Amino acid sequence: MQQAREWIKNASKIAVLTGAGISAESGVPTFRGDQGLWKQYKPEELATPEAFLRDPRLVWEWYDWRRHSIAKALPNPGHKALVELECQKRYFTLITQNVDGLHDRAGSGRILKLHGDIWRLRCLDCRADWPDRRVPLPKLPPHCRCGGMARPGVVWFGEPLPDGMWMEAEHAAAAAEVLLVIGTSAVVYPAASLVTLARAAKARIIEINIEETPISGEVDCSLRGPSGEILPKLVA
Ligand code: BV8
Ligand code: ZN
Repeated sequence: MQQAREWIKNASKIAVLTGAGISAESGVPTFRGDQGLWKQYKPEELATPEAFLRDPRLVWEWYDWRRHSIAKALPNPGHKALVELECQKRYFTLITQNVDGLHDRAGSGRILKLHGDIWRLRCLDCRADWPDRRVPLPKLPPHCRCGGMARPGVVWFGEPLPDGMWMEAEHAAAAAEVLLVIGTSAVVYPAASLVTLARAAKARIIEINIEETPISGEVDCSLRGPSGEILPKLVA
């Protein structure tokens, strides 16, 4: 912990990669834990374009249910500690795999949302993309003003990441002196490859997770515990 605090204090360029774990203490279920979201469902059944085309209503019921549970969630001390860190550092980039919008609500400024945003909808026909925070949605699936069917504004398996976004994330990871990897099982690509990229660029990698992950062996410092407790201590 002391070593990690030192590295963070002395760094002027910091990149952060967050996953569902940082929102767990806000009451948002993670994907792969024992009570994870994927337990009741399988990713290939729901978080893919094929699943959506096969049964848009089922996929929308899942997202409407997730929006409902996220709407009640509040940013936790982990999200807030990252806002504090962003204020302290000249070069700070927050890269998140989360679609819950809790980093925005905590007050983070620069957020690269690699997997999109559950609070945005996109029209399949005219490609319009807009925010819609209604919970529950009045009609599933929701439709666009043009009459086209809308999909959740998230990135599904097999879909490319928003193009400019991935490039910026790579640059931030390659330029960082310290990369914080928080609350991710590091199994989804290309997000997880940012760790290898930062390592190749000689960044110090600090992992915060309640359990071991596939990258724990390649980080410089692995802090075991809930991010809502560890981050405020790291940043104070
Ligand atoms: C792409 C949708 C190419 C939105 C998500 C075989 C091998 C390798 C890769 C692949 C492969 N086959 C296919 C691929 C690629 C695939 C992939 O990575 N699959 C994996 C599963 C093998 N990736 C893709 O398809 C990506 N696209 O590659 O496109 C392409 C290029 C050009 C043109 C066409 C195509 C797209 C990936 C995005 C998928 N979308 N979600 C939504 O519904 O949310 S991914 C899904 O998993 C979530 O978005 C989430 O963000 C992501 C990662 O999960 P985590 O955030 O890590 O959450 P998880 O529950 O897993 O872990 C939580 C962690 O927190 C745990 O470690 C736990 O211990 C910890 N924790 C819990 N509590 C706490 C805590 N830590 C700290 N404190 C706590 N309190
Ligand atoms: Zn439309």
